[in-house]
Amino acid sequence: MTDQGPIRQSSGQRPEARRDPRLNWWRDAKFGMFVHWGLYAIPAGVWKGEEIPGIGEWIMYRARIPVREYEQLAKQFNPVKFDAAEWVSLARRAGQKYLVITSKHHDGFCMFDSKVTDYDIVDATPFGRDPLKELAAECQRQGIRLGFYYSQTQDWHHPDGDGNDWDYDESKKDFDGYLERYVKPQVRELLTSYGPISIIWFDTPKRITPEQSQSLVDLVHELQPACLVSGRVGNHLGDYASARDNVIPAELLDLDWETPATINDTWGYKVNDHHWKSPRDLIRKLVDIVSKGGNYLLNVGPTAEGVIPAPSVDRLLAMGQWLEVNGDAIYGTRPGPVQGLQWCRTTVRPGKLYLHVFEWPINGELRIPGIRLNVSHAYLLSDPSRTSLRASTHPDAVLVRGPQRAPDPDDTVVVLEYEE
Ligand code: JFZ
Repeated sequence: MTDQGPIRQSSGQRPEARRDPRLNWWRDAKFGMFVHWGLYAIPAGVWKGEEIPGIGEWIMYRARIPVREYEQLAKQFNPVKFDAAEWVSLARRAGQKYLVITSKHHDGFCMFDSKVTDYDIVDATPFGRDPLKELAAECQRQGIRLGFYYSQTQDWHHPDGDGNDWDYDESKKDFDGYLERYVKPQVRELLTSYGPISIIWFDTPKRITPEQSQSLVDLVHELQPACLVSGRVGNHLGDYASARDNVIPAELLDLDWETPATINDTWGYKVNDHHWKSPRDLIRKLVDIVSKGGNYLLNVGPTAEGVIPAPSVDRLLAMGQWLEVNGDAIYGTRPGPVQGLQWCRTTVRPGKLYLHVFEWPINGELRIPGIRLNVSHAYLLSDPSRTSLRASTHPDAVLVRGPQRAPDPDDTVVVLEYEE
């Protein structure tokens, strides 16, 4: 896999993980909520009256904000509208099965009560609460798995972390010391104080060596053997691979992979980013990803008050409504046998093939090339009465006669039950 491919060279899945049953829940889950939340939600893309281009959580870097200045944001961080129950309930209603939230992003600010530093939400802000504790309790209560994003290499606040060359001299950094005495104790905190954690989502490996990546993987698995490690731990050592941000591979990949993606064009909240993808686009991206064997980790960027922006909420609820009807064709499925069609995607489970029709044919006559199936019952997944559609098997195709007009313009799912 090259750097131009869908998966970054530095991010990957250990070959032994491919058949590891520890990933079974994740393989069935398909859809998760990513949350990028931190001090960067205060400037929200604007610094000293100037619009800073790029993704919101990178503002400290893009505007070269000195540590002493950026730190001051903590004194203003008071997200009184934060409600863990509401966030988790949104994920649930959206049909998302897991939630991954930034515990520490590249800016170095810790969104949990860390004993290793005072640069954290409990010690440095007027808010004084630990949102990760509250989310952990709610996720338990509402049956959503919880993961923590943790920036292991880049830390623009720590003098020995990677990335900040405007406050610190890169050549004088003791990166290994930072890993041993800061990163590992924090990973230990995250895996010992918040109950069962399903994923540690490391990111941007950059300078981390294979030995250092391996030691992080070992630490996570020692503390919580079931916890998955994202591919971005570096050096091809993750439990599953991560696609490049917002990139969907052109074809099915024979590995466990996930596309992290945004609903607009930023991860961390930006007040002036209104470039929202449509519900149809998001539903089809989910289907496209699942049909190629991946998971969709879809991001929200809450405000400094702790509110998930309304356009994100609306879109997630629309996806949840579609999944409410069509979830059988997503959760627990595997990529279907027909790949590479423009108008249609396929997913399967034993005895059932799901056709996801994006472009409904004019006369309602669906022709699925390249498969031979003994179809015993064909029907629309949205049809509670499961009225049979006429289906016929031909040497080179299966034909299904559907209604004249697309029942669901976002994605109509046709179920083909077949004898194995
Ligand atoms: C990283 C972060 O720098 C970013 O702030 C955000 O957290 C995102 C989810 O991950 O950005 C990346 C990492 C990897 C690629 C692109 C952006 N990549 O492999 O193409």
